[in-house]
Amino acid sequence: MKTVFSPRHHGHSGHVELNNGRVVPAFEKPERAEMIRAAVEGRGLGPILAPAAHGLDPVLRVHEADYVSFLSEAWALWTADGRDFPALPSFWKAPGMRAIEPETIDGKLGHFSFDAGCCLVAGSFDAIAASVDVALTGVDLVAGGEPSAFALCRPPGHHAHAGTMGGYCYVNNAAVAAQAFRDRGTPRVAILDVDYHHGNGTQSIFYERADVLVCNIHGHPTQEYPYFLGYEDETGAGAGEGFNANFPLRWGTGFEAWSAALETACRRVEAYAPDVVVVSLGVDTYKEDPISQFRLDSPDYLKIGARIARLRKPTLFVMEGGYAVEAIGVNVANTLEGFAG
Ligand code: SP5
Ligand code: ZN
Repeated sequence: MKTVFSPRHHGHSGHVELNNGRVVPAFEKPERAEMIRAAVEGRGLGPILAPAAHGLDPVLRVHEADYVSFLSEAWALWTADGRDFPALPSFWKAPGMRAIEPETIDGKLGHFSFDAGCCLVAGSFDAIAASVDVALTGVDLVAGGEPSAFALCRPPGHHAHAGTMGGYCYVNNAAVAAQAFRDRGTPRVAILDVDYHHGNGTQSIFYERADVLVCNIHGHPTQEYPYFLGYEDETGAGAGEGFNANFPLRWGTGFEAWSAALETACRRVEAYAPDVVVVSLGVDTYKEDPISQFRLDSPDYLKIGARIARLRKPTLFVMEGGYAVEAIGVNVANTLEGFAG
């Protein structure tokens, strides 16, 4: 399997997040992507390619134009006020407040985010643009006839809504990839999100559409981030009714219960008969993950890859979360190796 990777992810570094009520170095750090790249290389899983530039048009098929403009100019506006440290939102609108984009950067940061998990530094936008180019180059490979490809995206994407960043995610790489497949004439796309956290952004983007099935296995929203989406009764709306499926699982879930949910999700995908599958691949389901509460072990990822392979569909893996840096490479490589068989 070919992997697509860009070193431009390094631009997004030295950033912080709000965790446990404190501003701390972000768990979503550059070492993550480097550990994965090294494992893909070390295990001989196939060539590693640089992404091709696709411009912002494919991003604008999924994201709102004012939001993309904000992402591109946020650092310049923040530093124009004399600040040379990372930009982190800390004000948000509650229901009942006005959704008008403020003129000042502090207001814009809140307007276009839903948590304090999305920091912006000097090189963030370049890394964000490279990350979505990685996903789109993966689409090129699979649409061009490769049976599968791995888009080693960083920063991740599945928490990002059409006009909102959150949870380390700015541009929803998997959603942009799914839309790119549609725009190249692929009739039916399924997104299978196995990251520990619910892919609220991906769900929201395709919620009223029947041409993209979204299946999510994740920590239960009564216990886990993102808390306000990801319940089982969210099944889609309008034309999309029946084309969203959530499999929330309680803290402490091990591989037996997790893989039963994967089996059910895979059967949903099979029943949909997609032309292509996009896997939002997070390995924060791992037992040692520092911010997560499932108990999967490294060998389990071989079985996950093997089950996804049994869907027998062209498959694009898009990297999402996973914060146990020492094990992230092994867990991702195991998934890809299990898929390859
Ligand atoms: C892409 C992705 O995996 N994003 C995850 C964002 C999670 N952000 C909030 C995590 C809250 C975890 N609180 C755990 C406290 C640990 N002591
Ligand atoms: Zn996650």
